[in-house]
Amino acid sequence: MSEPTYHLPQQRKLVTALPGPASLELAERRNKVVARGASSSSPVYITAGDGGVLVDADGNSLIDLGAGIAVTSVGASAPKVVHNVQEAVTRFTHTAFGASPYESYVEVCEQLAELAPGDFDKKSVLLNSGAEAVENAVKIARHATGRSAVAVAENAFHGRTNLTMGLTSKAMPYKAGFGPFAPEIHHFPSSYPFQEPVEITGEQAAQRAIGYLETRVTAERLACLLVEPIQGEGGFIVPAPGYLAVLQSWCHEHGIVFIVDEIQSGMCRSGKWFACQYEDVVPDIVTTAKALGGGLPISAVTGRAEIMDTAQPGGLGGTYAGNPVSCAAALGALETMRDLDLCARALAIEKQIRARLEPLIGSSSCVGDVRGRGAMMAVEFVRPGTRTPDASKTAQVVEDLLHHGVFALSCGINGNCIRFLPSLVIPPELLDEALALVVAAIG
Ligand code: PLZ
Repeated sequence: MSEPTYHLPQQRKLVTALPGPASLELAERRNKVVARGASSSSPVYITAGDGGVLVDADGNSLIDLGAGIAVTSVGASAPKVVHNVQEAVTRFTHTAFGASPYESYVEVCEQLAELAPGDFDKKSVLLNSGAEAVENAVKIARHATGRSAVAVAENAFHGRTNLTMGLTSKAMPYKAGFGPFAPEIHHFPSSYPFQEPVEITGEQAAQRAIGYLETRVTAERLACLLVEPIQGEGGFIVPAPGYLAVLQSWCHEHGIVFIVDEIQSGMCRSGKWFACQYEDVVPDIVTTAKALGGGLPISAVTGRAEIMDTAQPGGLGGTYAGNPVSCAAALGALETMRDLDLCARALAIEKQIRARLEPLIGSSSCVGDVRGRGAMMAVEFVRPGTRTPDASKTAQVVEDLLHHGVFALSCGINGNCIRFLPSLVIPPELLDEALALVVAAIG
């Protein structure tokens, strides 16, 4: 196993208050021309990123616990990604795979067929974004089954396009004012162990979901059932053990395509290539994006060959889908994941985070829960002594961290979780420094 190399010093170093004068000046320019809806959670403008750090326009070096929302797992300028992109871009930037094909697209699909769970023939289609992958997974499931209804879990996040907004639960900011949404979407009650009023098993949670769908939709009308193996934006919710397996076998029994969205959890993030492998479930279709491209936009729908091939030639694609520069980046990212054994690194990060944060859980503490898998960990903040979500405490900790040079993201259906999803190549000492500041900020 090789060790990561870095071109930026892996350090937290503040030379101004945050945001500094250069960031403030950029904010002023932005406010005149960038739409208000396209807001940023941090006011700090970035000029470079590598390993576990982001450098801002004022020369501050921040510890990055967000990895561009789980994208830069290999780092924001991983040597193999940079090399492959530079090499690809000097040959050709684009042809449109649907017009003139090229090898790198085929190679990404070969690797996905090899990596995705399931001992059967797999095929893929490449796209640009996570939302586009989810849309295409649903398209394919509908085509393969001739059915139209889609079942999706409560608290899910699947994207911001019209179909995927409809699949997403949280109204603010994702859906409010943007409807109407696509028909035939059914949100079933999912598994959220920490917020379950009475403790139930994964099997019971799955039976509750199945009962809901049988009553309101019926299995025969469902084209697919779509789940995140760990709900991401919803709050890094790990479902109770057994939940996914029961849903999968119900789908198989009724000819419903079982789609697992691994856009955030996949590609070593959870400590395995795919988070669903913890539960031994095998998706009929799996969606990937984010870390797959090492920072460049690319996504994929990978599934059983016979399901994927039901769509007619020309039925899937898009002008930029599977762009050659993004494919080259993906090949560099996949190679890096293998060479640096990023699954093992993700598990080491989990250990480090648990060791620091689990001791904060307590009956009189604002830390209600510490959960997740691998380098996909979150803290859920509550009013001490209750399970009532505390979004303002969450926002305050994120803000405090930023002022100390640590960039962290919140999440959660109630906005009361902080997620820790650093690059998998963050040096352990740097992560430890950040975690000490997290503990201090929680106070
Ligand atoms: N499915 C499971 O996590 C994207 C959203 C950030 P796109 N999550 C980050 C934001 O503010 O929009 C996501 C995901 C899962 C699908 C998506 C959508 O992926 O690449 O953002 O379209």
